[in-house]
Amino acid sequence: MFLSFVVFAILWMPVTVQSVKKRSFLAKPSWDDRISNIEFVAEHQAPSRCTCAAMCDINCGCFGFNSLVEKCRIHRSCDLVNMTSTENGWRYYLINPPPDCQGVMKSGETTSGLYVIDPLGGRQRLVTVYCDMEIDNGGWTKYEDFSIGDESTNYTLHLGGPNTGNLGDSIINPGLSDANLNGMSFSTVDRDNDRWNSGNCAALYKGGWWFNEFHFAFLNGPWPPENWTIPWYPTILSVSNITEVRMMIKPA
Ligand SMILES: [Ca+2]
Repeated sequence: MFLSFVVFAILWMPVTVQSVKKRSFLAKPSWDDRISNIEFVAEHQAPSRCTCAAMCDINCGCFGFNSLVEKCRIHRSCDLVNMTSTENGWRYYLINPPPDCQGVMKSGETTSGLYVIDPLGGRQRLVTVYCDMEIDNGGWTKYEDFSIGDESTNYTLHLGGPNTGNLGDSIINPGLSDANLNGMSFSTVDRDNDRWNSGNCAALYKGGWWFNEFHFAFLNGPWPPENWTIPWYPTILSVSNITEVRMMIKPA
């Protein structure tokens, strides 16, 4: 997985997850006057196609709008091949989600929230993710050239480039070489891949992470956080007022 950069963020303010935002839709004129053979889950009166689209929520995979009778049919899914039933006036629309949050932003969305994306394309696997459009509350640090090795490397962390933000760098140049996490393998409670010869940092600190012999950054501590040690030294010394941490990636 090679990506442009990663943002490590620690938030102090509670974040309210909002409802899923609107998605884009792909019209299928070749299906005109045909209806889905898969039964619809709801039918509403709708004065316009846009009203109908707004009714297509997270559980909606496609919808049909009939401009003649101003009706809207919501389907969980539609069989693309077998649109054999006919009924005048219907046009069907397939959800056409962007591949990532950057695509969501390019589609005109400007507020943070949950969005449906299609990372593999072709609607193979739709996922709902939180897209941050602001990064304004809390603290954050951005690293360039983020990548993670494959399983054979124990998911080695690679970060590069100058960091920006207001949290400072606690990963690449933490001021103690044994706490440099760049190039470290990922350790878990049952997989000791750290450089501490006498024990397993993931077991001691109660969370999977890219540990060296020591760490000055650790965003995956136990919750509630009484036993969470050194989340982001020296900027964040106390875990008691942390409400959330995030790692966010953005493609080139
Ligand atoms: Ca060890």
